[in-house]
Amino acid sequence: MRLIEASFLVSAQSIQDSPSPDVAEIAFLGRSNVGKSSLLNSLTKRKNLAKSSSTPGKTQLINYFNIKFKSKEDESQYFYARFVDLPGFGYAKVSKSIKKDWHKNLTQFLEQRPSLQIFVHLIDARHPTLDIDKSVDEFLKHTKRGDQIIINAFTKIDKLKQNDLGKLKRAYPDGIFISNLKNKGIEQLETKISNYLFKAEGIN
Ligand SMILES: Nc1nc2c(ncn2[C@@H]2O[C@H](COP(=O)(O)OP(=O)(O)O)[C@@H](O)[C@H]2O)c(=O)[nH]1
Ligand SMILES: [Mg+2]
Repeated sequence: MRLIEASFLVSAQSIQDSPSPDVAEIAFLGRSNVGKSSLLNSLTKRKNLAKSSSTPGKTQLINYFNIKFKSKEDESQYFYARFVDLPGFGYAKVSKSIKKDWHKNLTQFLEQRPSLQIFVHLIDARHPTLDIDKSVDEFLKHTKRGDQIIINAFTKIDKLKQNDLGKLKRAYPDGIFISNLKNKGIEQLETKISNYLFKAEGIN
C-alpha cells in the first residue's frame, strides 16, 4: 500500500465540531516544535500540507487531512483514511486558561473519537524521557481501546550520534526513528500505518 494523495479537509476546535467519524483516523501528537508538521509533509510528500508554523503554540486547532492509499498488488484499488494533526502541547507561552481548554478538548478527543485507530506519539530523540511525554504515554496506554495502537516516533535522529541512536533503538525496539531532514523512517512509518489499517483486507 502506498500513500498517493493527501488534502486538507477541515479544522475543528473540539470533538463537537469535528467531521463525521466515518473513516479510519491516525492522530499525530507531540510537543510543539517536535517536528510534527514536517513529518506530515514528509509522509504526504507535500512541502506545505501542514503549515510549519512559525509561531509555535498558535495552532490550537485539530486539523483533518484526507489520505488516499493505492494497493501495490492491485493498482485499481484505493483505500481511504484521515490524518489528524493535533495541537502541540507543553508550550509555555500561552495562558493557563487556554492550556486548560486545550487539555480538556484534547483528552476528550483522544478518549472519545470512535474512528481513531492509531496514535502516533512524536518524541524528540534527544530527550526521550521528558515528563510531559511520559504522561502522554501513560494517558494513551490507559485510554487506548483494544482496536487502537500507539506508535512511538522518535524525531530529529539526524541530531544524534550513531552510538546514542543505537542505544535509543535498543531501549525502544518497537519505535520508529525519523529524520525529516535525511528522509529516514518515513517509509517505515507509512508501512506500519497502512499494514495496521488495512490488515483485514489482506492487501499489501
Ligand atoms: N534536524 C532536524 N530538524 C527538524 C526535523 N524535523 C523538523 N525539524 C525542524 O524542527 C523545527 C520544528 O518543526 P515543525 O515541523 O514545525 O514542528 P511542529 O511544531 O511539531 O509542527 C523546524 O525548524 C524544523 O525545520 C528533522 O528531522 N531534523
Ligand atoms: Mg506544527
